[in-house]
Amino acid sequence: MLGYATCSLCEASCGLEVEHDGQNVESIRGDSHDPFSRGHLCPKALGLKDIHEDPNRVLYPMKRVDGRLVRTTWEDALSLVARRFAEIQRRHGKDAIGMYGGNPLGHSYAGTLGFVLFHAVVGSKNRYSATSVDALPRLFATYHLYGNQALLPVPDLARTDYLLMLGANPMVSNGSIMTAPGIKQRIRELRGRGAKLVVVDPRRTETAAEADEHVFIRPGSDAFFLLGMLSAIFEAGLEKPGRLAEFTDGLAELRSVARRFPPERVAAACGIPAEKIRQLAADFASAERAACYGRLGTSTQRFGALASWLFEALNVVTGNLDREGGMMFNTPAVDLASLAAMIGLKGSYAKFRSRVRKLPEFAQELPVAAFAEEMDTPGEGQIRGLITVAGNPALSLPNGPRVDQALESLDFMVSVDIYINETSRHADVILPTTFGLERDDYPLLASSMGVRNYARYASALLTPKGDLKSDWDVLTGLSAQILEARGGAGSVAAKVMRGLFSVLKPKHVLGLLLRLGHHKLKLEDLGEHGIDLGPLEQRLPRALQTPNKRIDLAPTALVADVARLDRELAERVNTERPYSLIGRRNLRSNNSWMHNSERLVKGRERCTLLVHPVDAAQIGVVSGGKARISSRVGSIEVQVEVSDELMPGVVSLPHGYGHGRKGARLDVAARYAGVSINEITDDQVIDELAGTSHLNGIPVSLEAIAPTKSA
Ligand SMILES: Nc1nc2c(c(=O)[nH]1)N[C@H]1C(S)=C(S)[C@@H](COP(=O)(O)OP(=O)(O)OC[C@H]3O[C@@H](n4cnc5c(=O)[nH]c(N)nc54)[C@H](O)[C@@H]3O)O[C@H]1N2
Ligand SMILES: Nc1nc2c(c(=O)[nH]1)N[C@H]1C(S)=C(S)[C@@H](COP(=O)(O)OP(=O)(O)OC[C@H]3O[C@@H](n4cnc5c(=O)[nH]c(N)nc54)[C@H](O)[C@@H]3O)O[C@H]1N2
Ligand code: SF4
Ligand SMILES: [Mo]
Repeated sequence: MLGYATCSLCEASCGLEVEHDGQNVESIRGDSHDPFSRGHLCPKALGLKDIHEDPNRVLYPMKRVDGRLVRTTWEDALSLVARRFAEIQRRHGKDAIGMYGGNPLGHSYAGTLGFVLFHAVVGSKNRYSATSVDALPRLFATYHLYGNQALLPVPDLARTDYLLMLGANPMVSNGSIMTAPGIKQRIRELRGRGAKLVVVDPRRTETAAEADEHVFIRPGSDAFFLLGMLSAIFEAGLEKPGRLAEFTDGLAELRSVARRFPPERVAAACGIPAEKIRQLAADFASAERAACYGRLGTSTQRFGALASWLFEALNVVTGNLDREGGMMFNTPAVDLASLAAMIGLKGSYAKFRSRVRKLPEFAQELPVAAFAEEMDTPGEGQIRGLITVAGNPALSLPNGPRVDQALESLDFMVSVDIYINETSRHADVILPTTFGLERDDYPLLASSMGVRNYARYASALLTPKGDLKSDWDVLTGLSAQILEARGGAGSVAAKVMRGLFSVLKPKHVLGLLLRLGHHKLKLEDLGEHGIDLGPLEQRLPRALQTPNKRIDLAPTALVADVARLDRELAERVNTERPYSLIGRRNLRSNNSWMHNSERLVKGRERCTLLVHPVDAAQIGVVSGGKARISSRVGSIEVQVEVSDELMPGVVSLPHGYGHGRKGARLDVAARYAGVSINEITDDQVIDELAGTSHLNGIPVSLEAIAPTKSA
């Protein structure tokens, strides 16, 4: 039979048409009646079928007995976890339990809500997530400028005349903090009507190949570039904030900061000639409708927060925020910003700090740079018990080997996961969940970042195999058990919670949120294919959530961090580690997983180090040869692919590899193991302001190792 679903594998959230019999999938096609994704699909969608059928999926709860994971019942597994967590917190305090939420959690609306509730029950400061190796600096900036981390402007692709894109590769990532299914088509439409796309990236990416212009930039230097642009705009009197000036503070202060960084002063640091910076500034400022959009490359680097602030500022100064064709806030069916504010997650900064290195909290989370040291440094408040939900920190976080060892040293660990991956192999208990077509779906986060307003709800299509529970049921069930294990008032709270969640399902919560939302919808209104809720609309100043309901264009913390930038301008090239390492993504891969689908991973080796021909000649390596790449943290050996896509001096390696570890159960992935870039990324270097790890622009040395031929 035919059923309709949403792909939960990435932010694009494409509508799917699925031929199935309730147990298994026959075929998956793009849903051409979905008004937003219009039938688009990428190769990963078939991964939904593969994951459902994967013989390596964990199908029953498991616990460790005599060193081996064996099948158990849900009752046993949940009560074991609750007892151990309650005991650890009783003996060592609340913060002795750590929590890590992975990226796929953000693609499950019920899992997201369940995790928030679970955190409230556990009450530990040691909450971590993939956010601090991802969008944290951007959220940091929007929280400071607009008063809520969820107020994230997206480029109005359909109406812009000039899109300046920094550190993003949507042609491969399918768009991030810019939900735009079928991005390739959208970009072609944009250019087809005469609008211009300019990509600024240290690599000539798949997206750069579709652009009018590609500008190389030295990794980690976007803040310099953007200050140079702003300086040139102010110098030429090209600023025109228009109506934004009526509700924006800090314009004069921003001007005085920017004027200290004229293009000539920053050109060498970013590797872009001063005339080019001036020209881009003039083009951007004089375009009828322009949008400057930055993503992962501008976040996970040494000045991530500054770069994120400055590109928002560029949009404001040129009057391109909150206007058609510029960067706009969408009007989602569920008002995520209000919801975040209601549950205390609109943002906060440095309200508390980590125990060992005193790193600042953001939105009640500590940066993952502190994760390993909080587990492996003895003392009061040390993490002794851990829960990971839909995550793989052993491969995803900087200094992976240290994370890996720290996981092994815990007193007790539980993973809510669908696989025994490189992380959950350390767990004492695995709580396996439903996934993809086995659960209902509403793209809660994605729909508030859409380049058009839309809403789509899909029911579960497939009966899960084995004995699985949803992320929501696991997290709410565990919450009640923990309260009960604490005894006293906890038992009463547990009873109330159980009663509530026996009738209140995620779907009911969603129904309520839709009714309270901007469009006052009912679930039934969304139909089978989702509904279009119109183009992006002006939302300021009403949507602002800063205390004075005005944009703060010169937040104190950000302005103060400019001093760090000033200092680095004077810094010389690192002669010991002269190369700069950046990451890269692949269309058929998804962070550290989906490598267990043969159809997605087969073919040529993808975990290769891209090296510029000049650099390759210098160290004496050719394509297919091997190089050793070393950082402060360690050394790895990788296969080399010589490519002039890169700026000389920059090398690129994808993340998410390094499979085949003992105890993991990923048979296909083990055959395409690759090496983990995070064995050489550093947990000790962060964007000191936001706390994000550097995953791009890591100083490394390179040497050829056999077999090499002379070039
Ligand atoms: N060097 C370097 N490191 C990086 C990056 C980089 O660019 N360079 N990128 C970073 C970014 S942006 C991110 S988001 C992180 C991702 O890092 P993580 O979020 O830690 O890990 P993922 O690779 O997304 O793995 C998620 C795991 O969740 C499980 N899973 C999948 N779906 C579900 C589900 O619905 N329920 C449950 N319970 N489990 C599920 C799978 O087994 C999978 O192994 O990696 C970061 N690490
Ligand atoms: N197929 C696929 N899709 C994915 C994922 C995946 O793993 N595979 N992961 C998903 C996730 S979790 C995320 S967060 C998104 C990320 O989505 P994007 O941000 O669109 O994707 P990336 O490929 O990480 O793009 C980052 C770009 O920044 C460039 N870069 C590196 N350093 C710098 C710098 O200092 N300055 C500038 N200007 N550029 C720099 C890199 O060369 C790269 O092209 O993708 C999502 N979509
Ligand atoms: S683009 Fe993303 S949402 Fe669309 S089919 Fe591919 S993985 Fe799924
Ligand atoms: Mo991410």
